[in-house]
Amino acid sequence: MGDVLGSEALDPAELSRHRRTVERFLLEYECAIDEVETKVRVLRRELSAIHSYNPIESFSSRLKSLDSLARKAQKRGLGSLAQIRESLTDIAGVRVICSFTADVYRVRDMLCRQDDVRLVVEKDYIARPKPNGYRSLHLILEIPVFLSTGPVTVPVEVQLRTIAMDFWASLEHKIFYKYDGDVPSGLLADLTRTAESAASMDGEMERLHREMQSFRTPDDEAEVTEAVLRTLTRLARGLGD
Ligand code: 0O2
Repeated sequence: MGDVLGSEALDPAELSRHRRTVERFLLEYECAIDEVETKVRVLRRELSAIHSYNPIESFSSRLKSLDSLARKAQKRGLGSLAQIRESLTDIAGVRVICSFTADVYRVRDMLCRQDDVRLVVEKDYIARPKPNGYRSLHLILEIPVFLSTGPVTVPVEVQLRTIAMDFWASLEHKIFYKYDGDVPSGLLADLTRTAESAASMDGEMERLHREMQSFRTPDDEAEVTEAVLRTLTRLARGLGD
């Protein structure tokens, strides 16, 4: 954070004070990640328990590293934590991996409907993929974090994508870093083609899933529920199977 904090020599006490300021600054983002993760966890638990369907395969989060934060601040000419707070909306990031493309939008709707969530920006790289083939739905959500001093509103970047989109993005990310951004054009073309194949596989899998769903009848569910209830009753009576 050299440029943000100034380039003059700092004594150890001052350095430690600055470190505490930065840690305090980042704490709000860490708490905001906790809040969004809890929302995703609750949705996941509720949907699997009540509706027997879980559209959320997994989720993960990251706090932007100090190194990456400092580089971005320098690139954008941001000279203070206040300016960083004002301009950077991806310090806190949560990635949600869904089973199917329709689930991405379903989970987006469920999150955005919540009273304490405000959707600030939406970038739909699924409807409009990046030229390299990158697909994902990006949201900037503002959520309140209740600190001892009162509530603060914190932005969190939420990336929603399918397993196939995530597989592609992590491979592309590795390749990009391996070649230090200078990826050979043949490989770039292969990657873009692979993104198309992944998208068409997503479409096919979703179609199969829908077909399978249409074969489920209310009777199927009733039978399962009845069988489970009978087992539970036996267990409760201490008879076992
Ligand atoms: P990290 O560590 O993943 O967070 P901005 O972030 O506002 O400066 P931009 O491009 O407008 O810039 O943001 P956008 O489009 O919302 O994308 C930012 C994040 O999306 C990136 O974060 C990546 O995580 C992901 N992303 C965007 N494009 C690509 C892509 O082509 N390939 C892959 N693999 N990921 C992508 P960071 O900041 O790169 O890093």
